[in-house]
Amino acid sequence: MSKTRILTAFFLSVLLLSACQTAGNNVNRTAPSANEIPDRKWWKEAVIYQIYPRSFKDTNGDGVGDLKGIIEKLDYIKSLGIDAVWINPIYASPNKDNGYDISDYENIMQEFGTMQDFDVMLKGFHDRQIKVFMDLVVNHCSDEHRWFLEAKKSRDNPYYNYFHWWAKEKGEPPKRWSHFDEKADAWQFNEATNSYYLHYFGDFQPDLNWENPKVREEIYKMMRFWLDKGVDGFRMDALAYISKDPNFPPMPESYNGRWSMFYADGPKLHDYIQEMNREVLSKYDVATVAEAAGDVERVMKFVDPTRKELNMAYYFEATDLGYLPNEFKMPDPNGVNLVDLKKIYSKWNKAFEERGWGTTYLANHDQPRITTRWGNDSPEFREISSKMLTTFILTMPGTAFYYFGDELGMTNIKFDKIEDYNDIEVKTNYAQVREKGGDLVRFLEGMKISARDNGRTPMQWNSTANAGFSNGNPWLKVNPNFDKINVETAEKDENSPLNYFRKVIKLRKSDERLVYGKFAVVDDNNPDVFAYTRELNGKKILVLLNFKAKESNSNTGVDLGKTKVLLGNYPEASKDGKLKPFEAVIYQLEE
Ligand code: TEU
Ligand code: CA
Repeated sequence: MSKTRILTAFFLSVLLLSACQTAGNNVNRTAPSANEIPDRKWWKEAVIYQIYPRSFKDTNGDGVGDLKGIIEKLDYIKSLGIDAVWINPIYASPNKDNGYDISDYENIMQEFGTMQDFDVMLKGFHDRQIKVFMDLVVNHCSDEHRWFLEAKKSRDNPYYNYFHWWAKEKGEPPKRWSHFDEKADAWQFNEATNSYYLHYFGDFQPDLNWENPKVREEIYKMMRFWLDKGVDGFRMDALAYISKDPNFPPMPESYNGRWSMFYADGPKLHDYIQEMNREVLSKYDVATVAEAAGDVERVMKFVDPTRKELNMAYYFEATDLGYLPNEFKMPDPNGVNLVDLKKIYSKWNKAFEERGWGTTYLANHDQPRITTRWGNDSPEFREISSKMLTTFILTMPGTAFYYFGDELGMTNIKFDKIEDYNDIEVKTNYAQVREKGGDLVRFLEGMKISARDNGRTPMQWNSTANAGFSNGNPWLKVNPNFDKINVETAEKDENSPLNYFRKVIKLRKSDERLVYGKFAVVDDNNPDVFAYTRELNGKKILVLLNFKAKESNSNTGVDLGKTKVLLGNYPEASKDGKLKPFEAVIYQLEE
């Protein structure tokens, strides 16, 4: 650890400590209570279910999920009780990063279907009162997009300035790093223009040049195209990266090598978002969620309503916890430190209580399965821990984002061989470890916990071949545990994770404290139990979650004997603070 890092860590902990002290350890303290619900919005109250279309349901036997598959499952999705869906990119794409490399923003990916299928799907959702969020990927496009096919022809091509270039005659380009590149180099040389183009992700994902007003106009036009069709919002991919200083100065030392944070702080980032708001978003009744890298102060800028930018922010500090520093997603052998996790959620939610609006999620298509990563996927604890995590996601502040398949307690597939993987991220990082002569066996072991493909295996519908996902050969292996873990089996069991998920959603929908209630962590230093209250109009809910595969004690100062149990994941909820392994209980406190 460098000196600056230690100092920053020290100041941060002092700040945190004082924050925790003012938050108090005892639930019985007289807290200033919120007496009214500020600024109600549908998207604050919504539970958003994320669908990875490639893995949801294949209807034509090509092994790839499709829009008709989503249409076929509309009633299942409705039955969950969710309010909105976020669908990963479905635009035309060569699929080198599964749709995050777009070759035509106004057409549907051939494998997924047609624009007509899209219209049917959208209507199907709307008929069921479900809103639809599209994925907006505008930091970069595909190298097969016609803009880039033109741009790479010559420097005087009208599309050349749609991208960022470094002319060869200026010498070697300034160091920039790439997420998905075997050499981690974000510059790729192009013969015809005798210049390098910039790609923060794969070399097939050239970064769009937002400095060029024509690029911004094209993007706004495309957004209007989808909004005019009736989509209800956008999840904005890698949005924090869109602004670059075209002089490409060296990264300031204060970043300590954290280049992703440097990328997320371009000089005109918020000018662009405000312009997007003025030109497009403000003209529609829509909701937006930004994938926003950075600390609280930075992320707040996206969602502070006075700035007129976006509605919700996705942040990374919590889901990044539990990995070793300076290595790609290698799990810390000591596991996740729960006290640190609580501090992170306290800090962020305190900030969002003052301004803006956050989200709570543990998984998405860039994350492994929650039960493996945050719970325990052994046969003994899989169901109970998955229900505990579901309780967490749906009782925390912020809009709840829930990833498809987690309602079944699906688990990581844990591939043994690099060849089993599809994902560009794990493949390029594997190549980097190999290049450096690193320990590839150790790398693959780590990836069993953290690699993105663990969360991308096909949905498990039933116990027939390929889990009922496809009649063909699935694009990614189906988890062999589908014979036990699947929708059909879960439907028949009233205590399944699936039916538990439905119950927690019902509770959240019926109790505004779970949406608008003030959040406070209690029993802060308990290393095993995450305990918190949600309070509205002086009335409190207490949530106790045992994050460990053992009996754990909680000490909240509340006489649990005098509470009413609203929901729990065991038949008999704890009444004395002694929690069974992965026990989750939601209590209504006595007034
Ligand atoms: O991810 C943005 C991003 O910053 C990634 O580095 C992310 O942190 C990483 O994938 C985590 O493992 C978005 C999408 O969510 C991701 O699926 C895409 O691959 C990426 O953008 C490029 O479009
Ligand atoms: Ca298909």
